[in-house]
Amino acid sequence: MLVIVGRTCYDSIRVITEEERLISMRQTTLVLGVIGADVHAVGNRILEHFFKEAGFKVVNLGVMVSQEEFIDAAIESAADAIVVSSLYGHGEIDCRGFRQKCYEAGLKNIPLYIGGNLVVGKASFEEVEKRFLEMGFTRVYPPGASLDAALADIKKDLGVRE
Ligand code: B12
Repeated sequence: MLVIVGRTCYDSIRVITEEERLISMRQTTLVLGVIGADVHAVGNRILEHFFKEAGFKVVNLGVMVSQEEFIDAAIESAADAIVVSSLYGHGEIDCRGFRQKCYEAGLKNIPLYIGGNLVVGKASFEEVEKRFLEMGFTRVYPPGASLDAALADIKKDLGVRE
């Protein structure tokens, strides 16, 4: 028993190596989730995997995430950006006021990314993009957007070096 306690204490105070320190410094944190009452789960898991593979720390909130849950998770994890998905067509309603709420919670300039099927109907992507940019999103992606292109944007915006 004493040995186990001893080992646990030793583990918890272990000095991290230089390599581990550099890795942890490099880990930029993204909060990820599907906003509103949206239950589309598959893309969310793909995005989680994709961004983890790209070296980010991902706090994945899954589906049916409220604006407040995104904001609380971003504060708790000291996130560098919030990545929102909306697939079911109600993105505009779900995202209204999000930037303002971020601001009020102290996340003054946190980058906000959104993608998926953002609206229902025939609006052109240019029109949809304009609406979401006006709502305070940093970048807006259409259905079928290249994840590699989005990754390049996010890395550029957050100053993540290759
Ligand atoms: C499976 C499915 C369902 C399942 C979901 C099961 C589950 N738990 O996941 C069920 C049956 C529950 C469902 C329900 C509904 N669905 Co549905 N569903 C689909 C379907 C067939 C596939 C979705 C999917 O898994 N795609 C595969 C993944 C990999 O792709 P993805 O989700 O698009 O995600 C990728 C991209 O969008 C992108 N992406 C996503 N977020 C972001 C964010 C950023 C920043 C970036 C860069 C990229 C990005 O990257 C992801 C990974 O590659 C699609 C049609 C289709 N072919 O896409 C309709 C679809 C999404 N559904 C639709 C609708 C309308 C509904 C319902 C409203 C239907 C209804 N009347 O009840 C409900 C809504 C329920 C709810 N509350 O969410 C519509 C949405 C229409 C719109 N937005 O204009 C679609 C497009 C079907 C259609 N053509 O009409 N659905």
